[in-house]
Amino acid sequence: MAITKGVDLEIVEYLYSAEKECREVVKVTDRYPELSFDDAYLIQEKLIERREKEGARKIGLKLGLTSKAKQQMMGVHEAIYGYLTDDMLALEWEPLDFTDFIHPKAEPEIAFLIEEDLEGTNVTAEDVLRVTKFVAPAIEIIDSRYLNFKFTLADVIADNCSSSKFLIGSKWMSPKDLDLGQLGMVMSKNGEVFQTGSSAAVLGHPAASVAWAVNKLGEVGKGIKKGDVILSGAVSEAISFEPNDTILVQFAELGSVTFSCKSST
Ligand code: 0L1
Ligand code: MG
Repeated sequence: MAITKGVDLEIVEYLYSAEKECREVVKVTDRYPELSFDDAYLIQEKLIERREKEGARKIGLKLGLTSKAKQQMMGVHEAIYGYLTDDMLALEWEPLDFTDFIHPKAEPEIAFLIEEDLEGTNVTAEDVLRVTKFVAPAIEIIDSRYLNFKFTLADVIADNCSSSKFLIGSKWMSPKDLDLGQLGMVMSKNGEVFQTGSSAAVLGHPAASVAWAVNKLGEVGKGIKKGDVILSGAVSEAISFEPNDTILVQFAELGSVTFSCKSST
């Protein structure tokens, strides 16, 4: 059942203010259990429009739930997508301020830099690679607005898939110059290894993940555009961090990306 007009905008304000005020809130489906996935994507669109009104600019996409393990955990068979805006981009040399977050976690990802528009409902990983100028190592910082990072699929879609910030490393390579489907990855915190993984965890191949998003957007007459940045999905589980922590993600061939979090004083 679709939620009624007016309720969508109320939910947008609810999630928008939770993010602005770095405040965790009760999940939307506690109040609106009938929230469908279509409703949730519509709310997500309006949430981004709300941010655009405040000056944010859409610069690309992010994929979530791209590993079989995470899909099983959520009891779903599909990935999800959300949007990236320019104010989410963080820089390796500028420490993050923990007070800007609620309960953040870092995920290792591979970013795609797109050089040609791509739209359709039968798009393949090969099509995605053809329009990709560079791939680069990336970290996504997810920070669900929901209490204890707990939600249903509809909740997390409405919350723009827990997006918060992202960083891109300095080594940008053509996807033609590496085996993107089998890149090893090590993620460490303060010098200690916390996660290892392979890019194969991302729907078998990160380009297949991007193709999934293009096809999903194609169902509603949308696509990806020249200049878009796309985070293709997590290569391992996310790890949480606190003030004074430094996270480093190292990919075989593709290099590394890192950030530190300021001290709390
Ligand atoms: O980017 C992600 O993989 C996160 C998607 C939403 C699920 C979560 O917040 O863990
Ligand atoms: Mg992610």
